[in-house]
Amino acid sequence: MVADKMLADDADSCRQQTVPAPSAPENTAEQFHSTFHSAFRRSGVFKQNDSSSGSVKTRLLRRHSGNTATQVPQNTFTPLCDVSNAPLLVIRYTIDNNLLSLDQRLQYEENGFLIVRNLVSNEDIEEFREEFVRICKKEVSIPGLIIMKDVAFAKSKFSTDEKTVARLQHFQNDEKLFKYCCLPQIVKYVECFTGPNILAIETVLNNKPPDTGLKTSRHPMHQDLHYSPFRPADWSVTAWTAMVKADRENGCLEVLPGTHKGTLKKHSYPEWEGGVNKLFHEARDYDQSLPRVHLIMEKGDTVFFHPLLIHGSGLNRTMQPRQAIICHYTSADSEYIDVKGTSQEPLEKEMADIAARHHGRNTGYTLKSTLNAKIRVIQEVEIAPEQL
Ligand SMILES: O=C(O)CCC(=O)C(=O)O
Repeated sequence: MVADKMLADDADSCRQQTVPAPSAPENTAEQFHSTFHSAFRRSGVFKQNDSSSGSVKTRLLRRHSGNTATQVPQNTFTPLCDVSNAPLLVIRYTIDNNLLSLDQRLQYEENGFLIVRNLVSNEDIEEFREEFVRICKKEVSIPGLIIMKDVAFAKSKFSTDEKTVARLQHFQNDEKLFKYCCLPQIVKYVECFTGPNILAIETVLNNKPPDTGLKTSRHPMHQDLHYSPFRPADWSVTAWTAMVKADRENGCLEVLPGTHKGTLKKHSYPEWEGGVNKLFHEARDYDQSLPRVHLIMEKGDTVFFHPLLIHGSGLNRTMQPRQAIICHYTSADSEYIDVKGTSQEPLEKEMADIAARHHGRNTGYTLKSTLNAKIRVIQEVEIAPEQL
């Protein structure tokens, strides 16, 4: 009975089975561990104590490889034992900048996400919360900020009470909230995925409100790349920090490990009886039997994940909002694509319609056209000519 209820409360309602959620994929990491060391031994480039030059070279290899995986090059280095049959490790999603441990890199490579515990202080989180409340109370007005109410309250006259707001989006002009995107301890992890030139491309504070019984507080399973024109996908990453403890009771994040290795799926609105929040699209045609991991996180814990990772979140069955602050980053070396003719075109059309309704006229909206207003540079690093 309890299991059935949990199932119905998950990010989607069509899943046939529930899967126990290991928080740390120990076995996978161990398996890769030995392969990784074999690869080190086969390579003169990736010496463990040579992380600075390794970092530059990895980056260059990655940048010049047309987004194909970065293969550890072979050379004449003599291995200590016979490794001729050992598989060659392919490092594709992480950059060696001397921060991530071997296990952390392998977790991200294999699963598409990495949790770092206790990364953001209580003090910072309380400042974000206070600013959120000020915004809800209309004590401050931030240019470009969108306040989205949960669909269950959309027509309610309690306009932006803290418990009716589902989401703040585009807080790039709110210095108090934007501080999150610039926190050095966040940015140094982001750099492991984007490289040193970093842009903040989208900012969100999710305030999953207590569910009214309509199950609208769920966030359907989706890929963040669906909302982004930046490519290659591997150079983008999302940082998601819990502002309160997030667990299955209040609708923590749910992820399908390994799905970052797939492609961008078509997305559309899920068919939920009680209604779906605006622009909460669901990925179509993914393998429903894939194991699902519920990310139980304490306040201040942060998860970094790949934009192709399929994820969502469940129902909030508590009486308090489940809050998280989020920034999507990409490399300044990324390119943006015209989404016309791609699976993202219907999304762009929907956003153009929303913009037209909001402004009372056609604004010529495209995913690209809003970039100038939303994007902020977080970090830019010159590579000295002698390092090239
Ligand atoms: O915070 C959540 O519940 C889900 C967040 C998410 O997936 C998103 O904003 O894209």
